[in-house]
Amino acid sequence: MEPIFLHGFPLGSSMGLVAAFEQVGQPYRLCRVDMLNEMKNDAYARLNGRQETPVLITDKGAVLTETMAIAAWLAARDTHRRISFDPRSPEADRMQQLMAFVNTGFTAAFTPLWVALEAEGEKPETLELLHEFGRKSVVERHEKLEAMIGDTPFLVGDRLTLADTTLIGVARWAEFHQAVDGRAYPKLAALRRRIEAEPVVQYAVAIEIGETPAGSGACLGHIPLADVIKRFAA
Ligand SMILES: N[C@@H](CCC(=O)N[C@@H](CS)C(=O)NCC(=O)O)C(=O)O
Repeated sequence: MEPIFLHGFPLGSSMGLVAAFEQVGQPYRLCRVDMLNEMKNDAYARLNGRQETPVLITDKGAVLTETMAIAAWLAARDTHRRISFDPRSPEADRMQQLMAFVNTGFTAAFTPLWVALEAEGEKPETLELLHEFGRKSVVERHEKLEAMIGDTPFLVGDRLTLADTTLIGVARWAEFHQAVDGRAYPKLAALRRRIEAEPVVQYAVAIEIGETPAGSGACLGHIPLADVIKRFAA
């Protein structure tokens, strides 16, 4: 069977992995998950106990969660090195380093802002504290990322890799939460413009908002979440 990639909307970090699947170009299917309405139930929890996206149903029918694990699964099959590098190369090491930074501290910095947004009945002072702490954390992680960006067009070298796709789904949260002044991070701003101009990223964004872009043909179709749960949930 072809792998099925479950990605979340709105504004899921998993948008980047949709672009990665498309860039690898091997047959895959997609399942678009409404994160606000379709994950907080027992059925979805049988697919992913953390009730999050992304989730991958592998070609063997196994359920694999966590962005880093799914990216590693994809890199191991990216034999034409369209989105990754030889695993023993220095470029692969740097790619893994940047992905780990983005998937841990950079992504986690936004947590207080999401908590504040989704909070119900919290006191104004609690919300203010969450906003203040969240913005400080996001600014600090932006400073660190800006310092880690080199002089290459993309995070590692001159082409899109898993490091860039890991970043792009999350980086846009800065605007959504109005957490930073983007002009303060010129390297990141230029990098994001280049990543966002990539056809596979534009494809992934279109898929995320429910459009049906043509793509490369590697995506063999969309599967409803109910069908995925029926076939693959524990
Ligand atoms: N550690 C997980 C985190 C995944 C994650 O936080 N997913 C978010 C969307 S970007 C989610 O599903 N949030 C829904 C929720 O927490 O309610 C990974 O890297 O895959």
